[in-house]
Amino acid sequence: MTNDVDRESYERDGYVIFESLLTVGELGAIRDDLAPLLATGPKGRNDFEGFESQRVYGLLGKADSFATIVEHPRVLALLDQLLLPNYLLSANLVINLLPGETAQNWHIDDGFYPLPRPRPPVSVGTIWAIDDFTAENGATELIPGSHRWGAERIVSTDADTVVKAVMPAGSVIVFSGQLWHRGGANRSRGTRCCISPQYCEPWARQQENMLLATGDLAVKYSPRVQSLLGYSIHPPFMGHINGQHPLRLIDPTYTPGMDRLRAAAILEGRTASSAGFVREAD
Ligand SMILES: O=C(O)CCC(=O)C(=O)O
Repeated sequence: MTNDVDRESYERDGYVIFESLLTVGELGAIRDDLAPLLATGPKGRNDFEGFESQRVYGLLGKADSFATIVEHPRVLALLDQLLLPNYLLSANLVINLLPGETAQNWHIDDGFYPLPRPRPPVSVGTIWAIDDFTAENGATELIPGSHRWGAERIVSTDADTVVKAVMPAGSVIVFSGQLWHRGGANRSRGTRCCISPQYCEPWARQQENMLLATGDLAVKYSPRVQSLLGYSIHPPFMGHINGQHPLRLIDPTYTPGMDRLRAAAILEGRTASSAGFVREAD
């Protein structure tokens, strides 16, 4: 499902935007599940989270409509090419910029991994527009090509080109964990809501402890989402529990070597996005 253009844009600019991927029904279900979370959701605790923003983490532990975007086939088809098999869901949060929110500091998303730069990203982020993203309401701002910068270079808005990711609700930005970006300032009277699932290499620690955040609800998710949460192994044994595959904890039918995703894909007549998912033995 990924075409070369998606990959080329991502490699050249450090990001690619897929417009209007969500159906009206999918967007509606996600908004319905967000409403109670945002009704009580706290505001940010620091300037980075945003004093005039709401952030709620661990979304797969709160409602299952969010899985629609976490395992969206168009996005996963690209991620399958960018990250190693059995890559993980590192973070999954809603960010709701309220009127009056100021611009975030410029940053990269995987700078906390203590590895020298320039380097390939350890993570790939996505930002799904749940409201329309406009120049006024704080559309994410990106510096094309900055994913190739070394550690010595920081953003200079006088010299660097800034792109505002203006896009309709239901669209998504897929961007390198090494790309400089920030949330914009919300100068509108409305909200600018997004959901941001971030994915990391299967050997890296996830930002959120997804297994604890999701708990027993993991049972009801698809094999692919279970793998993303951490019910997966980075060969030969990273992620094991008592020397065995972690799926044994939640799937009584688990059989060593079984590849449920491929089986499901064949049954559904769909083959996309199986490349990034491997079910290892035991
Ligand atoms: O809200 C946005 O547009 C970007 C947020 C972001 O980059 C972050 O919090 O890491």
